Amino acid sequence: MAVRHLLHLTDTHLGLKRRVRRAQDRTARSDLLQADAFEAFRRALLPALRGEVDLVVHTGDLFDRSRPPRAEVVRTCELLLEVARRVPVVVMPGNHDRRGLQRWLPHGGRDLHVLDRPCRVEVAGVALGVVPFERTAAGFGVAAHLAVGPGVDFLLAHQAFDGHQVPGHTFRAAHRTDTVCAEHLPAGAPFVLCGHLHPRQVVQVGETSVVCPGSTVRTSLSERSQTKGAALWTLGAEVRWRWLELPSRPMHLVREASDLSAVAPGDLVRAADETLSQAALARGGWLLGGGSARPRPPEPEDGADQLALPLS
Ligand SMILES: [Mn+2]
Repeated sequence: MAVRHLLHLTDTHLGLKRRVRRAQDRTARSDLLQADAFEAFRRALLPALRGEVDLVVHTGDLFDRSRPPRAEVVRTCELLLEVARRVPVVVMPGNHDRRGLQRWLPHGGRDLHVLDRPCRVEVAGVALGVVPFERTAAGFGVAAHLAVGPGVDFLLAHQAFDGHQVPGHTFRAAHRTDTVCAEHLPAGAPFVLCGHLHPRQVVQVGETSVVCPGSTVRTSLSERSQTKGAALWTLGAEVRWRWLELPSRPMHLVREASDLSAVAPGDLVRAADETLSQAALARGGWLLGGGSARPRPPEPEDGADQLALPLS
C-alpha cells in the first residue's frame, strides 16, 4: 500500500453551550464558547484543507447536543463539504449525537460518509470498522465483530476502554458495564481510533492500541490543564501516529486571591466565592457557569466524558 496520511479528530462538540458571564454583559450568555468550538474544528481540519492527508475520520460527538442549533448545522455542513471536495471524510455519532448524524448532514454521492450504524467500509484504500457509540461494552463487542469482519486497518469507536482516564477516575471493565476490555475486541483490528475521552491518551488493550486524541476544545473546567488537538497517522511499511496540537482558551480555578494574577482578559474562570468572582470579572475574566455560587444544574446530555468530578 502506498504511504497514506490519515487525520483523526473527535469530540468537537460543535454548538457548545456553557453559561458564561462577562463584565460587559448584564446576564450570563450560553453562546460564547460555540465560536471557540467551531474555530478548533476548523483548525483541526486545516491539514485536510491543505491537501496534506488522504482521509479524514471523526469518531463522534461532532455536535454538543443531539439537536444542534440550525446555524451551527449549516456552517458545519459547509465546512465538511469543503473538506470532502478535497479528501474523503468519514463521520460517526458519539453519545452526544444520540439521534444520529444523518438527519443533520448531507450524505450519498459526495466523499462525505456519514455512518450511523456499525459497518465495515473501505475508503481511500483504508479498511475501517465503524462502531458508533454503544451504551454497553457487550453491545459494543457485538457491533465491533460485525464491523471488523475479516479484518480492518482501523476500528473506529466512541467508548471508554479499560485503563482510560479522566480527571479523578480510571475506567475499569471489572467495575463498569460500559467499559470495553480485550474480550470485547475482535481479532483483526490492530488499532482503534477512539473518541469519547476528552483527555488525549493511548491505552493498550490486549493486542490492540487504542489511540484517543481527545476533544478539540475544552468543554469543562476539569479539562483546564489538557492540551487539545487531533492525531495524524502515517500508513506505510509501518503505521505511525503523532499528535497535532491546537490552542485553547485558558481556564482557571480561583480558590484564593493569589490565584487571580493568572487571569487575563478572555480567560475562563470559576471562582470559590462572589468576591473572587467579581475580582476575576474586573480583570476581564469570563465566569464559567455564569459565576453563580449555586451548584450548576446537571447537563442532561453529558456522558461518561462529563462525569461529575471534583474540581481538584
Ligand atoms: Mn465528548
